[in-house]
Amino acid sequence: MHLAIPLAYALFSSHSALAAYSFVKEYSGTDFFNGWDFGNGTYDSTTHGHVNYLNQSDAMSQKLAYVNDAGHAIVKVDDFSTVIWENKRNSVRIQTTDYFPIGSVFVFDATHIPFGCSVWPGFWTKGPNWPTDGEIDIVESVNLMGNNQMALHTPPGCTQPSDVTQLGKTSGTDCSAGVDSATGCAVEETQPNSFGTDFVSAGGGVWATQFDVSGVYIWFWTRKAVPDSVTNAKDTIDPSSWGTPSAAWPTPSCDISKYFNAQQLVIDITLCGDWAGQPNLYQSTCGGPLGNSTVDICYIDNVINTNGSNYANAYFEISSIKVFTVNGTVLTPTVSGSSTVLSSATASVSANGSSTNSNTNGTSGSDSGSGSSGNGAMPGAAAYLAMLGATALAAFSWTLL
Ligand SMILES: *[C@@H]1O[C@H](CO)[C@@H](O)[C@H](O)[C@H]1NC(C)=O
Ligand SMILES: *[C@@H]1O[C@H](CO)[C@@H](O)[C@H](O)[C@H]1NC(C)=O
Ligand SMILES: *[C@@H]1O[C@H](CO)[C@@H](O)[C@H](O)[C@H]1NC(C)=O
Ligand SMILES: *[C@@H]1O[C@H](CO)[C@@H](O)[C@H](O)[C@H]1NC(C)=O
Ligand SMILES: *[C@@H]1O[C@H](CO)[C@@H](O)[C@H](O)[C@H]1NC(C)=O
Ligand SMILES: *[C@@H]1O[C@H](CO)[C@@H](O)[C@H](O)[C@H]1NC(C)=O
Ligand SMILES: CC(=O)N[C@H]1CO[C@H](CO)[C@@H](O)[C@@H]1O
Repeated sequence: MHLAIPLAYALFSSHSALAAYSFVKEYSGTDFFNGWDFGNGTYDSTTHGHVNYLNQSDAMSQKLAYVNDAGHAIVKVDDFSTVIWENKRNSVRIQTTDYFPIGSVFVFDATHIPFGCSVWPGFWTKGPNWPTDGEIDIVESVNLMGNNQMALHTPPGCTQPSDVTQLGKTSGTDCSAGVDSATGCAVEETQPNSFGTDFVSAGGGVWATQFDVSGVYIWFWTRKAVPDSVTNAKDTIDPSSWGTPSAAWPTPSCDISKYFNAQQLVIDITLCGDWAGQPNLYQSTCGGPLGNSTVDICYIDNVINTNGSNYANAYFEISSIKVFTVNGTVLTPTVSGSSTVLSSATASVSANGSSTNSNTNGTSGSDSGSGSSGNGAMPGAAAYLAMLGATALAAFSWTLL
């Protein structure tokens, strides 16, 4: 199903010619958590992480989601409980109730991104149906990796051209690669300070994502390099002066209007699971014995048998998230049976999913934990394995706890 593109998009959505996008939404300050759906207290079945995504009241009363004295939003993993064998650790996954159409810019400003052994954070976007409506991974990394990784995940037909102009390093060009496009087409950040302690000590940074008919482009600036046109953007924002992006997936190699629907923003932190917990990968930055088919070392060494103090850095500290769109358009979903209908004054799209919705559970997922990445997953494991020159995700086969 394709987004019905309003005329305005066709007129203004050219990467080189586009003048500006209009401000539509800001998530910041004491109101940050307005407009997000939380989980429902259950297990992360989408990426098999060892977490339960708390509902809003639990997440807030346990202070896993709150606004700190600096006015920044904190989204974190439980770093104060002792978890025992076979149990999961509490964490948070939130997704915006609004969807933003092709022809949007997302500006994510943070001073801290979660990191540490077993930790797998993501700031990403997805359409109402996964993966047919596309996914953009903007901030994603695992364990003690030194850099951020960006990726698209789509059905077959969307690729990144080999001669693309970007700062980052491509690790795969087929955005449908992997089971249910779990590998996707990923780009490794090459600029310094994009993850871990380096990101924090540099004062954090900003990611801006242009999601446009002309392509998807992601820029990253460490704090001192954030341009004034981003810092001071109020009513409008204009990417045309930002120079070469860290990652680029231009149309027509990937026809964005064909492979993407409107996107909602997602923030989550899982532990271990399909990417961070993959034994070879986990061991590559966190050491310890290589896992085997009966023991998930990532789980045993981190999630349980600790008092949680090892998760002291497993939190997002977000200054703001701002959204701009070509026509001031925001799409709000209405769930009707098995389909999610997105509507607004200027654009509407009907997305018919088999079992996907956007209910207030905050779990627009239909994945049954079958082993694929599933709807709403945060794929990336196989991409990173490929970067490491490892064999295949099929090697990931220990018994899930
Ligand atoms: C949140 O989850 C807890 C269980 O941990 C449950 O007791 C509570 O009723 C839930 N709150 C809402 C608003 O669903
Ligand atoms: C798996 O690893 C654990 C922990 O290192 C070890 O105790 C166990 O014997 C191993 N099992 C097999 C089948 O190798
Ligand atoms: C938690 O464990 C760490 C080391 O494992 C220890 O330094 C710290 O004091 C413990 N905290 C509490 C509250 O017990
Ligand atoms: C979506 O579902 C609605 C109602 O179930 C149906 O009328 C419409 O034709 C469907 N659209 C597509 C593109 O399948
Ligand atoms: C969660 O969503 C499911 C599926 O839409 C629904 O059946 C259930 O009633 C919802 N639960 C809550 C607590 O909202
Ligand atoms: C909570 O969400 C999970 C994951 O989507 C779902 O499987 C489960 O049915 C939901 N539980 C309730 C009580 O709504
Ligand atoms: C809010 C806004 O700018 N709406 C405009 C979107 O584009 C259509 C078609 O160009 C206009 O009619 C709306 O006024």
